[in-house]
Amino acid sequence: MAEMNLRGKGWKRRTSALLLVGLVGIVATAELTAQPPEAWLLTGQDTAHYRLSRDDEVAYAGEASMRLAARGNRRNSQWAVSVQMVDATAYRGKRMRLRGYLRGEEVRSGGLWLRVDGIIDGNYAMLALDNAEDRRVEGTQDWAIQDIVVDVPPESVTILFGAMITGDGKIWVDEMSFDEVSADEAPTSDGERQLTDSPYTRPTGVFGIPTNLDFEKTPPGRDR
Ligand SMILES: [Ca+2]
Repeated sequence: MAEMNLRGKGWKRRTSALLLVGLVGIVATAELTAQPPEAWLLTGQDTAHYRLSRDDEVAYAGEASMRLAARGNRRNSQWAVSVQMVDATAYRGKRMRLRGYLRGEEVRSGGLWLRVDGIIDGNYAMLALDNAEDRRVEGTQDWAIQDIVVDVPPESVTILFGAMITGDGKIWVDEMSFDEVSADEAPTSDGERQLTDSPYTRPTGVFGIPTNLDFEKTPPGRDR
């Protein structure tokens, strides 16, 4: 029985290798045309081994979603995020909810994240952070809603948010929204406030309002 299993595995490996060789041309073409959704960037600890793209074949609503996928086998400690930065001025003093629909395929861990940055005594301060640690997508899961609720303090300057992936696999996000909620809706994290001694430097690429949260916008330079 053990021998049969071994042989079976070897056969499967060889077949996979042949299939991969045959598919190289197609995969390479797809990789070249895959672009991040408009207004979204890939960042994190290991961006070389993850890919952020607009997926027009998988969607919760409309025709496209945002896909964050590992390239090859990643260790469980490796991670990357998609990010969009929005000016916090309009949201100061409000309780806000980031909502999105997430889907996973053989993913170690994936979820939404949100961080509020600001200035306290002239220095950079992280005023809130929620990585949705306790409600991540794991393995293969169909579309499910995920929320992050935070208070945006008066000292806030920018709000950063997106999706996060850890280790292997793929996640998709669609139909995100960013709305004020009532005081009845409890924040999803304790705040994670951290002050620093570093002067605040405003990042470039900050949007006035959340942009392309449904991922329907076609990336520049692509006909559709
Ligand atoms: Ca969509």
